[in-house]
Amino acid sequence: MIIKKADLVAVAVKKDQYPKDDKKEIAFVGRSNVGKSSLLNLLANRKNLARVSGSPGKTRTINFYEINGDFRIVDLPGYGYAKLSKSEIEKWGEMIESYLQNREGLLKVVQLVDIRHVPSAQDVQMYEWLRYYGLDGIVVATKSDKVSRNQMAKYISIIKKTLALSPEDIIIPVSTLKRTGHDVLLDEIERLLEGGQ
Ligand SMILES: Nc1nc2c(ncn2[C@@H]2O[C@H](COP(=O)(O)OP(=O)(O)OP(=O)(O)O)[C@@H](O)[C@H]2O)c(=O)[nH]1
Ligand SMILES: [Mg+2]
Repeated sequence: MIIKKADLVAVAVKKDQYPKDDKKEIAFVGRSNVGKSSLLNLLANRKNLARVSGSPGKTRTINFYEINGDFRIVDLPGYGYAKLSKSEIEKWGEMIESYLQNREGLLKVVQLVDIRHVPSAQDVQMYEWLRYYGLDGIVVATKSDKVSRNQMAKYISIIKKTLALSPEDIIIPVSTLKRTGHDVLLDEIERLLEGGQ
């Protein structure tokens, strides 16, 4: 698949702000600063479609991007952002849960983890949660340019083990810097949209 058109069609903090049609959706989740917005820009081949920042906590809303007029990629606000107050963390939790729990068109949630780090307790919890709801199955290991080719397999296996991935789950190393791996993810998304599991 080639993304020819990508538009921000909704920015939401609550349900009545979500798009109302029944287009299918693929969401991106992961800790703040992991590279969700950068990945979206790479997939869409657009520099500034989603805002990217060196400081965590850039995306604070649920952002819906319509792709090729056909489906949506949903950029969720990142978790694990240390500077948030307790009430902001609670708000985040409610916002994410209300989206993930009852979104009819949601096909899959791609979980992003930084290739260099052992997934955090929150990453593990999130993946368990996705598994429970049947939304698991695709993990993207971001910033793959930060590890050498030789070390790649080692880092990938740590992620697999920590998130307790099953053999059918796929893990895709991606670098937005080197522009690699996104084509594999796009193929997966295409497969899902065509009705694959
Ligand atoms: N080296 C390298 N840096 C990356 C890569 N992807 C993202 N970054 C950098 O990581 C930082 C965070 O990227 P974002 O895309 O804003 O992360 P995010 O997950 O959307 O963060 P929040 O919106 O806070 O949840 C930015 O400085 C990016 O330039 C990558 O593949 N390689
Ligand atoms: Mg972001």
